[in-house]
Amino acid sequence: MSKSGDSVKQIESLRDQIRHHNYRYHVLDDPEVPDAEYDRLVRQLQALERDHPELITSDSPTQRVGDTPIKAFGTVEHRLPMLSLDNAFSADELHEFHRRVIDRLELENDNDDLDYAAEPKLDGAAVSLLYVDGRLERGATRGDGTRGEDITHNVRTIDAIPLRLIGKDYPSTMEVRGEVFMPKAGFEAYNQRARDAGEKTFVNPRNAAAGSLRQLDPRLTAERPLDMYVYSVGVVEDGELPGRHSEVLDQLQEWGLKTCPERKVVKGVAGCLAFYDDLGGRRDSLSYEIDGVVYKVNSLADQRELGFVSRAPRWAIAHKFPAQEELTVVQGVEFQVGRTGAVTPVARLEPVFVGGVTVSNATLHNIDELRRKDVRVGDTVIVRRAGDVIPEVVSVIDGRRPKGTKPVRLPRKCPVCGSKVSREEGEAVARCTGGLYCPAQRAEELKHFVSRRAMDIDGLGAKLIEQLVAIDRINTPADLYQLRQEELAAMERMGEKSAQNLVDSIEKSKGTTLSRFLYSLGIREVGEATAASLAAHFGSLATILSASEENLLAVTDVGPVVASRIRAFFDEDHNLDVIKRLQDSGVHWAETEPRAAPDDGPLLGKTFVLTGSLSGMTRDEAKERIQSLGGKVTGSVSKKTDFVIFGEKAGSKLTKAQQLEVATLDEAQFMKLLAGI
Ligand code: 9MJ
Repeated sequence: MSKSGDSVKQIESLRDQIRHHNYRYHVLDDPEVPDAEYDRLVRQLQALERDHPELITSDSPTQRVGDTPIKAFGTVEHRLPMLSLDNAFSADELHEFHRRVIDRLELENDNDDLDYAAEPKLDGAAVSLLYVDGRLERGATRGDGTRGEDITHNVRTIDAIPLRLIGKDYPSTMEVRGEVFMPKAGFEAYNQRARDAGEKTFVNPRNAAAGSLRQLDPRLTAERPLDMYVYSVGVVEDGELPGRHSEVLDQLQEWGLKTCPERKVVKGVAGCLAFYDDLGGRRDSLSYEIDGVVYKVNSLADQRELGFVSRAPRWAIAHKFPAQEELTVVQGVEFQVGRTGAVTPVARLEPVFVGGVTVSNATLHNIDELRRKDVRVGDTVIVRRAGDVIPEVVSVIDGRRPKGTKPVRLPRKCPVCGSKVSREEGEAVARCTGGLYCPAQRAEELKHFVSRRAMDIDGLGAKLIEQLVAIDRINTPADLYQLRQEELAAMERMGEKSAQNLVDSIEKSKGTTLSRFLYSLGIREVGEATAASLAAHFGSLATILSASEENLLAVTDVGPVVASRIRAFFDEDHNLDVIKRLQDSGVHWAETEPRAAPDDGPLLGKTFVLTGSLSGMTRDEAKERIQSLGGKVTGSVSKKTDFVIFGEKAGSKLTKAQQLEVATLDEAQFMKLLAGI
């Protein structure tokens, strides 16, 4: 065979393998090979396509993200209208729906064993995908149901959407429909990033999905964590589909399309309600937002007989969960002060029942967000409470603003201690500069100090701390160790016994570890992991106290910002004083030998980053090997990184390495490197 014939074969085989692994990973959520193997296949294909550009086809897995923005969206006519759903807000309304179905189908009596396909109602953007001869030809929004927008360039970037169907016997033309959505974690992470950068956030995951699909530049859509479940078919030509909705979805899944794993066939209204209760109970733990459950008559013959009215089918209904967004009125905007002095605007609201609880406070995150949303006292606002997330003000209803309102301003002085409030360059957060002089910061700092993962002082709750701070009995954590049983017993809601228990647990907390002690100090940016790294690296408090920023940078996970925070903390005399008093009170730990970095070795001067899990050793073991050979291991990838070692489930660090063209080694290559030294 000719050389280019070989390449054609090789390219086809690689594409098939990649499609298969995409399917296992994105659709079945059951990957067959480690990410490293998948990445290798993609790189091989990319290399072959670079050598043979004439062999690149638009359905190649390498061709998801186009590099030219479109000028405007084209219009797509839906040959079959894209329907929306009628809603039921109660079990009674569901019974009425079922009654209408039974009557129209002329079934007997209650027919409580009629099959319904029950599925979550996803809160995203409805999308139509057209496959011709198994290739994704076109993606479109629902629009008004008859006409939507052509978003092919964007749907192609979504990994869950196959560019080519797999398996066989799919119809030559098949339009599938479903919901594109942004999973909760991706939504939260996106908004946090946007907030930190002072940029606009998405109001909810639905808007995030819809907004992401309406980008002219597909490279922007590709950066958004979008997913899709298909839930119905539209136009079908030259092909057969099964006779039940549930079987159609099973079949679509076999052809490579992703369907929701929570779907189930249930019997009658009782089955629907049991499904609703079960899913409602698990709503918060699902990784994506749902706003109810959809029931569809499972038999497609019955569906055809029932038909539809205006834009909604008679054979389906959406049974809604209690709303997660409601309207209420802002009674005030206050500023709360946290442990690190962060001054956070909070809206006091007329109490409203939303997301299953009564909400009377909602966060406004930071002053930029408050300005952007321009929330004023007296405004009617949308408040949102989804799952365990703190309730937040989503937006103001413009038309309902009373006359004479004024924008809310960031207070110049801390509302608790009166110190100046300042904002560092480039930071979204404003802070009280009072430090431990500020009772709010002091109380929050103490709550952190006594918490389970810090000094673990049992029996010292938030209320008692606030009382002790209010009467100026405790100013710093060191004062805790001076508390006597008698005075505690005299505090509100304390008795002899609980006071004694508290004194005992304060005493017990004196024996701790360096790592816990460092964490409990509440140094900004020093979480548990960094505290543990510092303790292991330096071995004793004295060496940490005298470490320069440069020494600190040698510790894993410590970058320039963290190093400067640590140095700044230990440069404050009052912090050193607290530490000394704590030690004088008997707080102690076992010091260890510093894990000194060797000043010689074959890897001297080389910086490594480890990501993903290795199969032959833990990441810590790998780190020790590198360090023992003179190399440095850091937590984040930059241009200064020499090698990124990646294992299974490697994430953004690997992507970043590739972007920065930093050398990457998989586990086998890394072992080879070690063996060759
Ligand atoms: C959503 N939004 O999850 C339908 N939907 O079916 C589900 N929407 C639908 N089905 C026919 N699961 C029209 C709309």
